[in-house]
Amino acid sequence: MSDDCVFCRISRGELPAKIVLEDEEALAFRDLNPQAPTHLLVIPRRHVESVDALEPSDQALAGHLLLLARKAAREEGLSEAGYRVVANIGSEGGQTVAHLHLHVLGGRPMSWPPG
Ligand code: DGP
Repeated sequence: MSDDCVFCRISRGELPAKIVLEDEEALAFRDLNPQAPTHLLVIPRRHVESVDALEPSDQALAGHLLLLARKAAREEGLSEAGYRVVANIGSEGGQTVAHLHLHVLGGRPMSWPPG
C-alpha cells in the first residue's frame, strides 16, 4: 500500500473511478484518458510497481489479473471482435503511474507496432 499512489487511492475508495469489476485482490475501472472506445485498467489492490516488480510468489496474482482482464473484456462485449491487453513498464515502456496495471483496449481495430 502506498499513501499517495493514485491507484492505491482508487482501490481504497479515496478517489472516484468508474469501477466495472472488483474483488478482494483486484479491480477494473475505466481509464480517465481513454485511447479506444473501451479502455479499462486492471490493477492489483496491493501496491506492486510494475510487471517487472512481480516476484515468483506473485504467480497467482499475475494470473488473477489476466483473468480479470478477460472477464471485463467479455462483459464489455469485446471478445468476439478482439481487443488488446498491454502493460507499460518503466519510462521507456511508457509507464506514467507506478502501480502495476493492465490496459484493456477495444472497440476499434488496433495497429501494430505500437508507438
Ligand atoms: P500508463 O501510461 O501505462 O502508466 O497508464 C496510466 C493510465 O492511467 C493512463 O492511461 C491514464 C490513467 N490514469 C491516470 N490517472 C488516473 C486516474 O486518476 N483515474 C483513472 N481512471 N485513470 C487514470
